[in-house]
Amino acid sequence: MLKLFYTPGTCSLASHIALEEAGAGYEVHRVDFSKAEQTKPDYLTINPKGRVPALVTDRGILTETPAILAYIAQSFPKARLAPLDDPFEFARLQSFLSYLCSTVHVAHAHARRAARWADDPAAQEAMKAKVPQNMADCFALIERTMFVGPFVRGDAYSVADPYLFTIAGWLESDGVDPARFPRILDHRNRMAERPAVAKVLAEVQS
Ligand SMILES: N[C@@H](CCC(=O)N[C@@H](CS)C(=O)NCC(=O)O)C(=O)O
Repeated sequence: MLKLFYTPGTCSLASHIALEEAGAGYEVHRVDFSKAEQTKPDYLTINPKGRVPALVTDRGILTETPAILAYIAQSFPKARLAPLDDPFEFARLQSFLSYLCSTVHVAHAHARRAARWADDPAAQEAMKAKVPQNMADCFALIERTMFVGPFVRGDAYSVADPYLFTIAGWLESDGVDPARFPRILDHRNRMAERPAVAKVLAEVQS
């Protein structure tokens, strides 16, 4: 059985929702950031990067959200969570996942994890101050040029949708009014009503 290591309020939500949407058999293990469990030896044997998510499979452990999402989509093809028979469309999906992972998530991380990039407190404060602008720029680009609607890829729901939902859920705490991006806000509201999403949110918040 698959086992997802997750923490509430983090990017692991995307993989959690994708597992639920796929109809996968899985169990979850909560990693408590308030106790810094992600830095402890027990968890570092699961993911030496000290981050969530990590997905334990019968062939080994996967990390990095885009890789986990692609694995879920390919392992449960009947759920149709990716364009598996079209290399170009699959690459476009990967492009979207990669942008969220390598650019948007990293822009967000500068608010809470600025110490990763600078020791100087003034430099850290300067990086934090840029987060609202950088996140707003990223979401303006997504809204204008990447999001097709009603789902990320158009009519076909895919693993890109829970990932966008997860990161769009950080906008308010990053100092960005989501109303500036009406199509993404509408997507976020519709996603929250999906049974799989509501179930996962209830579990994670309990
Ligand atoms: N590139 C990784 C990023 C994983 C990541 O940074 N996760 C954060 C939560 S959103 C984390 O575990 N942070 C713990 C820490 O920085 O100590 C992915 O997309 O899965």
